[in-house]
Amino acid sequence: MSFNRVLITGAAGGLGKQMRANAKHLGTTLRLSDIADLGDAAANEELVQCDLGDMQAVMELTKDVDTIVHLGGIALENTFENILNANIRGTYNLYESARKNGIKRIVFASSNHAIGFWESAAFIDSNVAHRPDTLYGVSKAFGEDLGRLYFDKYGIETVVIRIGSCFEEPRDRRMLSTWLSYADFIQLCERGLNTPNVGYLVVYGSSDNKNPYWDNSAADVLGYKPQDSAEAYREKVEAATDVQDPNDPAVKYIGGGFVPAGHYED
Ligand code: NAI
Ligand code: 15L
Repeated sequence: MSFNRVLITGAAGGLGKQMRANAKHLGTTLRLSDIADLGDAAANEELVQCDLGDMQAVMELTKDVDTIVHLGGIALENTFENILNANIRGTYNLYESARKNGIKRIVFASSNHAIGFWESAAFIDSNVAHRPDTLYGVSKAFGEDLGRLYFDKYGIETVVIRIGSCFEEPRDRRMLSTWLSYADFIQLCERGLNTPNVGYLVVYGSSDNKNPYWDNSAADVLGYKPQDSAEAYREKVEAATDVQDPNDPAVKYIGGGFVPAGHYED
């Protein structure tokens, strides 16, 4: 399916740039938005620079849009005020304006940090309770629950992608389990937009890694078939990094270094 107009928030970020370059076919027009500068518009692009925390701006941003990939916000731990504005108020503004503007589906980039305090050995699925490891993780748990509310109450569908680690290559030993390639990320977003009748669905965003931290069978509904695996990088990563202590909280828990990190504002 190709939509008339697809809104991508966070389009100036790492993953947004990947979508902008490799997912033009998703819609006749891509409306790309970020608080940061987006450069010049290509032929099928509309660029909107705005703060997701500004309700009036987000209401305008979502007019005449068919569907949304929501990547925008703070992507790491930060001050409570910054997280409150970009991730909590920002995600609320997006869902509420989607409701008012009649948008029926949102693909939401959540994070493993919403469940980061689960032990990696627990091999959780996507139905477990939230166990955030940071205020950033709390904001993603909030976004996931908001999607649940807006489906149950208003019928707006959401595909939550709880992304592991989406970078060009796995950067450390943990990412041998959590890595999501850019191509697999785009496949997940595309299937998240196009699969009919998803309702409210939570899947993990990871490639076909050998030792995953989670059971991603929920993604079967989307027909997701990851093409990449972190295994291809194992030798390189292991040669560049030390063997880990399995009792180190940064190893024991899914959220890695986010788990033992102290309060951001201390
Ligand atoms: P990023 O930090 O590169 O991109 C996020 C974008 O959101 C930035 O361009 C930033 O300017 C924009 N933004 C921040 N505050 C904003 C505001 N108030 N209003 C409008 N735009 C604002 O992050 P990345 O890696 O591209 O991640 C995209 C999404 O995926 C984020 O929501 C992140 O939490 C999530 N995610 C990413 C993972 C990864 O490994 N890359 C892992 C888990 C989740
Ligand atoms: C995330 O949520 C972050 O956005 C990303 O920068 C990585 O830290 C990733 O999680 C991860 O857990 O590796």
